[in-house]
Amino acid sequence: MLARLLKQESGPLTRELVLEPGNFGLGRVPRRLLPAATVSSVCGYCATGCQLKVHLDEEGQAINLSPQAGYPVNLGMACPKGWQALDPLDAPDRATSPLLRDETGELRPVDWNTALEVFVSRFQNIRREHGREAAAFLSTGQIPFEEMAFLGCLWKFGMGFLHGDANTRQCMATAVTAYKQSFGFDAPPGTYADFEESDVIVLVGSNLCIAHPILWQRIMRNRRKPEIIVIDPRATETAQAATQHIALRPKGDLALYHALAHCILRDGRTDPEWIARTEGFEEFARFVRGYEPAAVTEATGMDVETIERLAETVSQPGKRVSWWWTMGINQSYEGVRAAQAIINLCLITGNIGKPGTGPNSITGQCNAMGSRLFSNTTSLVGGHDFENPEHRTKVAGVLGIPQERIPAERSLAYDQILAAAEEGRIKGLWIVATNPFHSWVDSGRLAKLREKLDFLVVQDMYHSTESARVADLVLPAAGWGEKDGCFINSERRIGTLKAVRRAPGLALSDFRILRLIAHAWGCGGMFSGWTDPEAVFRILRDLTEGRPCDITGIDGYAHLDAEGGIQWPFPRGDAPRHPVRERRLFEDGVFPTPSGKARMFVSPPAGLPEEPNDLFPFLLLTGRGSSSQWHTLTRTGKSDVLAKLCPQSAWLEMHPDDVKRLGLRDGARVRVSTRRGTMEAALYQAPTVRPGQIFLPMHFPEVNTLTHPSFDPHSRQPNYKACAARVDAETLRS
Ligand SMILES: Nc1nc2c(c(=O)[nH]1)N[C@H]1C(S)=C(S)[C@@H](COP(=O)(O)OP(=O)(O)OC[C@H]3O[C@@H](n4cnc5c(=O)[nH]c(N)nc54)[C@H](O)[C@@H]3O)O[C@H]1N2
Ligand SMILES: Nc1nc2c(c(=O)[nH]1)N[C@H]1C(S)=C(S)[C@@H](COP(=O)(O)OP(=O)(O)OC[C@H]3O[C@@H](n4cnc5c(=O)[nH]c(N)nc54)[C@H](O)[C@@H]3O)O[C@H]1N2
Ligand code: SF4
Ligand SMILES: [Mo]
Repeated sequence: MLARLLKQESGPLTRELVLEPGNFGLGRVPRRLLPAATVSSVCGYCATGCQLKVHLDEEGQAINLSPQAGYPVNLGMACPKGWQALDPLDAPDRATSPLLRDETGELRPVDWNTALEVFVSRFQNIRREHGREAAAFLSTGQIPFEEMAFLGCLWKFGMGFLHGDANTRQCMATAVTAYKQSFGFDAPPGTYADFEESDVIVLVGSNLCIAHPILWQRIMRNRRKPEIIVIDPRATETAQAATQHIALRPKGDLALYHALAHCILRDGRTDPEWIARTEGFEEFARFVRGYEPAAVTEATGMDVETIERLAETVSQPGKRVSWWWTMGINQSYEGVRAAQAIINLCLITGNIGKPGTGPNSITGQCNAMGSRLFSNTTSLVGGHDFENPEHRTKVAGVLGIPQERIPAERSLAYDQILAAAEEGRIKGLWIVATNPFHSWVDSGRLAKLREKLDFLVVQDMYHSTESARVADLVLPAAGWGEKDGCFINSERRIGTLKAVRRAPGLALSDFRILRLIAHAWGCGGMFSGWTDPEAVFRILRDLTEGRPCDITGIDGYAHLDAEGGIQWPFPRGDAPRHPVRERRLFEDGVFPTPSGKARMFVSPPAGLPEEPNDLFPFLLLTGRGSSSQWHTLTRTGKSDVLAKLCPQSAWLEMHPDDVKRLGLRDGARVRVSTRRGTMEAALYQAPTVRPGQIFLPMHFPEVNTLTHPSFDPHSRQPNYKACAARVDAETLRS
């Protein structure tokens, strides 16, 4: 049976391709009847979610691509990564066969049968000897949600383990927690049209020009002559292109937004109707009374006048103000309360539920939003809660599985999983489509933790990643372009991606790998209906019924393609009442909390977890380096075109005054050190960083040997963007 399944799973590309939007009426047309054609596919990098038009040869294989003109997200535009999205598929370091570490310590190619046997026997041993809490998966926001759901359901309901988390913890956990607490559901309210309909756009800790270039293009289409304010310690590309840059002291956000609320309440520039739709306003008002601007000048690095002026700008009566935040807020030891401070400002000024408004978080990875609804990690699949017995009954019913297979507890969070592995309580890890040996905070600890693990499986497109290189077993995965499924972008728009290339060698889509594992584990029957991504899409769709993310009105992939993607919610029968192309949440002022009201949360700012001192005098910030570099460079690093657009080795940005003071010169080799590690970089003299601060792009593996392992207490998101560091001329090394 397994042999038959394997044969079937690794068969040729048999999917019939769907024609392009211009040909919607034709429905499914077998590819072989056509001359060279195109298919549409959502980009697999950032959560902007641009649609690309992929040009195919006679064999149905992608030869080229261009941005899709009619798609409501990108309107015919794409950034360099999107244009070069096919390049990484041809890289020589693709994993083309499973690899198993042998007795000599080398990773050697094995066939799928052997790989599956090892996978199952090792995890079954762990399960038998140490119980369901002794292994965990670490996954991603970068594979279709059909695959994420399969992984999460297989691991927890099929294989019977409890713990699993994803790299979305590094990225969006703060926004998720903030929304859940404030609105009762993880519900980012905006739609991209809001960029074009705002009078004031506030970008907080968000370098849009680099990280979401096409969203910056959407701002450029705004005809209302908007005030564009960037709140970021650095004068980023985005800050320079904006109308105002607020060079906030790092982690001064919470104090600043409390002070803005103070001024707005003091001057009565509020919207009483929206305040009536909140809970906790009185306490909030009392709390911010202590935050007069003069009290926060030190924490924010801003003068009273600037704070007063900003408060006025974001509360002008009759003006539409939208707030958009990204990692400058999320990646902090107090990110949740800072995000909620932004939410509170929108609530008290009525900048929510209307065109051009909203406390909007911009998502990072192509499918981080899909992970939030369907990965079965923090939330029970389909926007449910593990702790809620009614939810468990419902999910068990729809999936046709015994309810006792669904755990009543939540998983440990990412950092807690790693801590448990350090303590020897977690013995096995299965890493899927993420590269934590490079990207996790204080990554030096992972090297030590590796020695403690009995079994490490890495499932990736490449055998060369920092994580794959130290695995016991590498499972070769197909990547974007080699498989079907759906992504959900920042504005909650669900769009499809398509297989337009055959994966190399024995590499299989994550979906197919999961099917094989389910069968080999002996729980294939539980997933007998999970035959292909679209079948799973329909199961997941049915699961969302009655939840705020209800998408029961979507027929299937062809429907999504025909509509130019569909934003959730889209309940059955809802379509006629709403325009399909753009939809924002909370237009009726009702929130999915028990009372229907939004909740207001406040905390005082905490101090930096690691203050600079004489030995480590700089404050180190990290983030994206350029629009052509993606995270750990496993994909973008393979493109010759993208390589020409950015430096190839690590650089450190430092203010000219500091360069001079330290007796260094532009271009010199320097060592950057923190209490945890040290690395070399080329010094780049940059007036864009403030004196006393330095910036490292995250794309080089040594960077996270420096970062500080502190976490937001509510979201458990790592604080990647503030720790104490020193810089020395490289010659001081020996
Ligand atoms: N080219 C490219 N694009 C990407 C990615 C990529 O790797 N490369 N990754 C994608 C992903 S997953 C994500 S999450 C997004 C990230 O997108 P962004 O969040 O826009 O990118 P970052 O550079 O991580 O951080 C944004 C800014 O936060 C600022 N910041 C640091 N500390 C603070 C602070 O205390 N307060 C404030 N207000 N700002 C602060 C930094 O100076 C930085 O400019 O990008 C996505 N897009
Ligand atoms: N210092 C610092 N560190 C950071 C950040 C920061 O700002 N500063 N940002 C954090 C953030 S926001 C994020 S999102 C993380 C990102 O961190 P990671 O998730 O570790 O980074 P990626 O390079 O995107 O890793 C994705 C991996 O999946 C593989 N892959 C791609 N497609 C597929 C697929 O379809 N299937 C399989 N099986 N594998 C696939 C790729 O080859 C790659 O190895 O980094 C975090 N780390
Ligand atoms: S902006 Fe994001 S989604 Fe659009 S092409 Fe670039 S990487 Fe892809
Ligand atoms: Mo991210």
